[in-house]
Amino acid sequence: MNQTLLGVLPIATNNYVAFTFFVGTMAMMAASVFFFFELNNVPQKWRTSVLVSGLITFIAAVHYYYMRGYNLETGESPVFFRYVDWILTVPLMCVEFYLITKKAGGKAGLLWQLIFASVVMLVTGYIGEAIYGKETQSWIWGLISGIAYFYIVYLVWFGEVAKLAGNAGPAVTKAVKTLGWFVLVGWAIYPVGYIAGTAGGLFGVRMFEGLSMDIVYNIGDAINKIGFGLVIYALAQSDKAISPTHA
Ligand SMILES: *C/C=C(C)/C=C/C=C(C)/C=C/C1=C(C)CCCC1(C)C
Repeated sequence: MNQTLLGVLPIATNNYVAFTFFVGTMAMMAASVFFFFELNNVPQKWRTSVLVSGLITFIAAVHYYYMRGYNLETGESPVFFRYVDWILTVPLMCVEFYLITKKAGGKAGLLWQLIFASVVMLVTGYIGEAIYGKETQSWIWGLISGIAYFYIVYLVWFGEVAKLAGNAGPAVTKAVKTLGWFVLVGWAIYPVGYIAGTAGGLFGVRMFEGLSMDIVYNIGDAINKIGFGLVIYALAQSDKAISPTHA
């Protein structure tokens, strides 16, 4: 039996999965402190956006703390905590798109479209992992999830989000472009983890075997949650340079 220190199980030096959970917890905590403390240092009109950035990394920090413990104690993938984290944080990322484009006329209907697509993406992903993860049918759930994912990509790159961002001034246009790359490339990390970690693979063809699903997801989360927040923070700061009066 492992000795515990303050309820924290030791991490074996070759346990890379647990290591990335541990580093993920610290990174998400540090990012949250940063976003919260910087709230007073950004123009008023961007404060809610930076606050949401901090909420995203804070929710992740708490879930990473639990996922690390769960994984250390059971040796298994913390599927449930993972998806609870995502079902809270991905809609908050949709809120970020809404808050940014709101100033150019973004409506709540757009927010609900983004949230609906992300819920479909995550619920089908959860079914594919938690119920069919060890069966070849898992690819079907991954496919439905992928369609919802591409709908989000469409909205951000060519749909309503892109159109509104184009009318919202150069700083917002640039930020939404960068966030669009996060959604297109950064979020595409997740299906790689899903294909590696479930039996169904890509359309039933097993791929990326040997890759740890959790390591892939943990890298994806670090890039997407912290990076996404930093793009919002940079947008807020660039606006300050233009309007030093904190308009
Ligand atoms: C902070 C967490 C984020 C940004 C999580 C994003 C998750 C995804 C984009 C997941 C997508 C999936 C697919 C597109 C297909 C396979 C199943 C998922 C849920 C892993």
